Parts: sequence; C-alpha cells; structure tokens
Amino acid sequence: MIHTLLTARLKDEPVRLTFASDGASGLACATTLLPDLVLLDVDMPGMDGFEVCRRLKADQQTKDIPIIFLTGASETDEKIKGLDLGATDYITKPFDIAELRARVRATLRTSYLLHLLSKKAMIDGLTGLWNRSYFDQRLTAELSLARRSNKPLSCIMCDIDHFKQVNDRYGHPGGDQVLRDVAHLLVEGCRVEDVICRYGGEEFAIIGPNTPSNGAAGLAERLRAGIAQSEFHHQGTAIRVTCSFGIADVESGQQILQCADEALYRAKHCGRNRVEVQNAQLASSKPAA
Ligand code: GH3
Ligand code: MG
Ligand code: MG
Repeated sequence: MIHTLLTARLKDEPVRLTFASDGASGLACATTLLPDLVLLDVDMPGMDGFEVCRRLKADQQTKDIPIIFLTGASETDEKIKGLDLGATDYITKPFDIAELRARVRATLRTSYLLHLLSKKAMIDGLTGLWNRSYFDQRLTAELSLARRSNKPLSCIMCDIDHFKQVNDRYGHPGGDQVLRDVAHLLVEGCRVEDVICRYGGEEFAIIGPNTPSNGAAGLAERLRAGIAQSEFHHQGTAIRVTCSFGIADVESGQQILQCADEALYRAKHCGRNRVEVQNAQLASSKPAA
C-alpha cells in the first residue's frame, strides 16, 4: 500500500523505484542494487528499520547510501534514533507530497556533491591523475585481488630525471607544464584498467592489474621511449626530459612499492633514462641513443 503511494507520489521525479516488503529482503536488495537512496520504514515485519539501517551503515559497500526514515509524525524518539544511526533525514507519515519530493531531491543532491568531493580528494590538482592517498588504498585492494585470483600484478614507479634543472631553467610554471605533459603521455600509453597516479613531486606510480613484470617492463620501455622522444612546450620554448623506471610484481607482496622504488633507484644509479625490474633475470633496457 505504501509502495503504491510512493510510486504515485514520486512518478514525476527522475528516479527508478524498487520495493521490498520486509527488512531482510530490503537489505538484500540494497546490497545487490547499491541504490542512490533508501527510503526506510521503521515498522517492518521481522527486522525493523533501525536494524536494517545499522547493517547498511556497517557494510563498507552500502555505508554511504543515504537513508531517509519514514516515521510517525509524533515519534520524536524514532526520528532521533534514526538520525543517530546515520540516516540522512526522515519524513513523517502521512506524507506531504511536496515535502517528500523536496526531501528526496535534497538528499540526492547532497549525496552527489559528497561523492564529487570525495572523488576530488583523491585527484591530483595539477595533472588530474589519481593522488597518492588513492594509490595507496587501491594498491592494497589490487594486491589482495591479485592474490585471491592468482593473477599477476605489477607496479611501475617513474621519476623524471634531473627535474630540478627543468625548474631552474624554465621556472616553476615550465616544470608544471612538463609534469602535465608527462602525465598525459602516461595516460595515453597505458590501458584503461591501469591505475596511474602522481605519487609525489615528479614521481608517478602505475598499478598494472593482470600484468606480469615482463609485460610491465615492455610497457615502461614504450613509455620511456615515448617521453624521451617528445618535445614539451612552454611559452614558445621546447623542453625535453627523460624518465627512469623501476618495476616490481606481486611476488614482492606488501613490499611491492618498496621493491619498485629500489629498482627505480638502480635505474637512476645506472645512468637514468632506463627501466629496471626488481629481482628479474630480464635484461633491463638501455637508452635508445
Ligand atoms: P633525479 O634525476 O635524481 O630524480 O633528479 P631530480 O632533479 O629530478 O630530483 P630531485 O629530487 O633533486 O628534484 C625534484 C624536483 O622536483 C625538486 C622540486 O622542486 C620539483 N618539484 C616537485 N614538485 C613539483 C611541482 O609540483 N612542480 C614543479 N614545477 N616542480 C616540482
Ligand atoms: Mg627526479
Ligand atoms: Mg624524485
């Protein structure tokens, strides 16, 4: 009955509605569909709305889905309890049509902005690549996925050679332009499923899911050659740079980043503009010229 009412009241809103008649099936539905919003009745047969809310908020996958409680008008305790459990808002029954629509719209708007904000916090402002905090969190997830599915995984560290000299010669804006252009070449050269990050100042890190270290070495070699052959432009001046690369694979476990970094250090030590693979019998590549 309440479902028919909601369907009628929200029919002009740009939303698609899915219904569940009790707590357990509502929870299952939310976990499968990952909806943008949950309208949750406190009174339900079996598991009540509070318990459903508790479980949704305890699950990493569903914890950010906004919840609007449906409560009786005089049930102040219920409203407080719902909000304390993490609900975004409540609507009292019987619904006022305009209020129901406005609260649904406002909740969706806020949740969209929060989503944008959390995404922005993971993006590097200069290059538009993922930032280090995203990288660290994604590497942990990709490592465990690779182990569970017994798939290869590589990590590539890339550092621009003598970048300090670029800043000294062309100024900080010139250096910034090179960082943006190198980032662009990395994105162009990688697969869509690769995770490309600005790890720090002039250092980039790439996670290659499903990529063994020899595959990653091939990729790094192509990226290295592409960057070395490119001419970057800043205020009418052509700037050229080279990069050094270090690679490690899933065999290094939690130390993968440290191992890639050690390989990078070796690439620097061996003359820069080259690719080194950690613990590999693979011949490391030499500069093109
Ligand atoms: P190496 O070949 O050993 O890597 O030498 P390098 O000069 O690249 O390394 P170093 O660590 O000495 O210098 C890195 C420079 O990167 C110094 C720093 O000012 C510059 N840098 C870091 N972040 C930025 C940035 O956002 N913009 C610009 N323009 N420069 C940056
Ligand atoms: Mg450098
Ligand atoms: Mg560096």
